[in-house]
Amino acid sequence: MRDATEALIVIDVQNDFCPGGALAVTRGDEIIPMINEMLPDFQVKVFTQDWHPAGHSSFASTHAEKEPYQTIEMPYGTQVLWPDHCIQGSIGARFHDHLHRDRADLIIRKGFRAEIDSYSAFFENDQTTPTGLEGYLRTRGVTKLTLVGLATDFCVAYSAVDGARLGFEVTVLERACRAIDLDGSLDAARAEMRAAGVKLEA
Ligand code: VGL
Ligand code: ZN
Repeated sequence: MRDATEALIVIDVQNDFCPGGALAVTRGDEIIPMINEMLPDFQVKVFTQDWHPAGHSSFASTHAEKEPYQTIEMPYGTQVLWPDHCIQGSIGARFHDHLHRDRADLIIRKGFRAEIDSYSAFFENDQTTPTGLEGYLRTRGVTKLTLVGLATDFCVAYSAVDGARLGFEVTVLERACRAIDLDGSLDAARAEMRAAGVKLEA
């Protein structure tokens, strides 16, 4: 059993990010048995759930003449536009059936504000609006985080970098993550995580 100061953070293991889903990450479902095995070992277990209203500003379909994977300038910076995904209450937004969801102590939903996306478990994409996760972890005495889930180069990486910046000791267990890898985004994310002091463990 891991020490009570350690948390496992399971990022966005939802149907839409798994094969057959709206924003499927290649072999995204392969990580689930590994995550299920790790869960009983941690005393603090947090899951995140991407949770968008229909017509969310991160959806290409919301913007005239935009296709998925193009970008747009938002007040908070450049935003990749995605296929409609993880719509609140949809089957795509549910955790994958094989994930041991009942093990979660806390489920953090993010991306529920129509006008702003939220990759990170800690902050929305404006880098200032908090999700509340920092307070939860600190009040439970957590100092060390292990991150797993989907996708390595977006929600996992943003969460890892924010966690490190907030002073947590962060490890990303890469074998329990899968990437979207859009135009070199995986290499870029790995470099950013390293620069922020995140430990990348194969
Ligand atoms: C994610 C793109 C859009 C992720 C969420 O979980 O990595 N990526 N929404
Ligand atoms: Zn999303």
